[in-house]
Amino acid sequence: MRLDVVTIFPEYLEPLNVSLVGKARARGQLHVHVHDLRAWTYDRHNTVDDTPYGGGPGMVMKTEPWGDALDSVLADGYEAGSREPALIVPTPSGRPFTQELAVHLSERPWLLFTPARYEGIDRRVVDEYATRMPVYEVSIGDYVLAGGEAAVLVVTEAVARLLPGVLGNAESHRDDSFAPGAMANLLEGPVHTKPPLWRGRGVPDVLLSGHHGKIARWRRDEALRRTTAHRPDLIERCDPKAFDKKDREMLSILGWEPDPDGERYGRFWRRTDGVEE
Ligand code: JEH
Repeated sequence: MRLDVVTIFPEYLEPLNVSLVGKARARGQLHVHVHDLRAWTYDRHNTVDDTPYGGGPGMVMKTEPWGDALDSVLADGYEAGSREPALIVPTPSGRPFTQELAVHLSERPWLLFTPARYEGIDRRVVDEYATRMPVYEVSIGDYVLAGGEAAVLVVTEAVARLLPGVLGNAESHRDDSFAPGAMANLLEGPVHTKPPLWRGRGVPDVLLSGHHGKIARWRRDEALRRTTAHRPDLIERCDPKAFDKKDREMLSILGWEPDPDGERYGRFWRRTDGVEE
């Protein structure tokens, strides 16, 4: 896979030299090219921004540097033999970046990222390249960043670990939470390793018991506990048929019951006023 990143802060992408992504590059599984947008400015001040039409706060990134940069990077990639680029545009108004999208992008041969600063890029740039290639405007979460570079690091790491041969067998992603089609889309419970006693804190006995059935059940209960506490939306989204008898027992202990039609789980169905229904 080939990755190109065009940015006014190439140093911000230094983490791509490290760890999983850095190793994938060293092994030749990933070819990363980071470009300084200011190389495609031709005025004394290397200007990349201007005031917004229609008024309002902040500055907007200009069309011409982006257009020249993207034309040049695309020409270079095609010359090097790459095919079918996809343009990834981080923006607070993008579609949510999910594991499903990471899987989809990991199947493409060439990703081109345009992390912006200021209030973003003049709309005409995205509209222009959308006539030539698939464009994915993505947001990595509901909070406001100062620019798109951190999102590029996030998307790149999520995609790179899915490439064939990038993860070792030990850290294989066959049962990733959030994987599309995963039967039980629950958060993971806690994990432990040696020593068995640390600062007076032991490891749950069941994990030392060697009883694989009981361990699996405990892990499932902890996953349900964690998911109801941190991501109730994941429980509400589940088909109740995905829960076995022991799951339903645990969910009941945690205050979750099927709705009156048995279609969905929720916390709000049970009366709390003591009146029997
Ligand atoms: C931020 C690319 C380029 C800041 C504010 C505004 C929000 C309220 N998950 C993510 N958060 N932020 C970004 C992102 C991703 N991916 C992101 C970026 C750029 C990505 C420039 N910025 C800074 C920036 C405008 N505000 C957006 N609104 C109501 C939710 C208020 C307006 C634009 C750009």
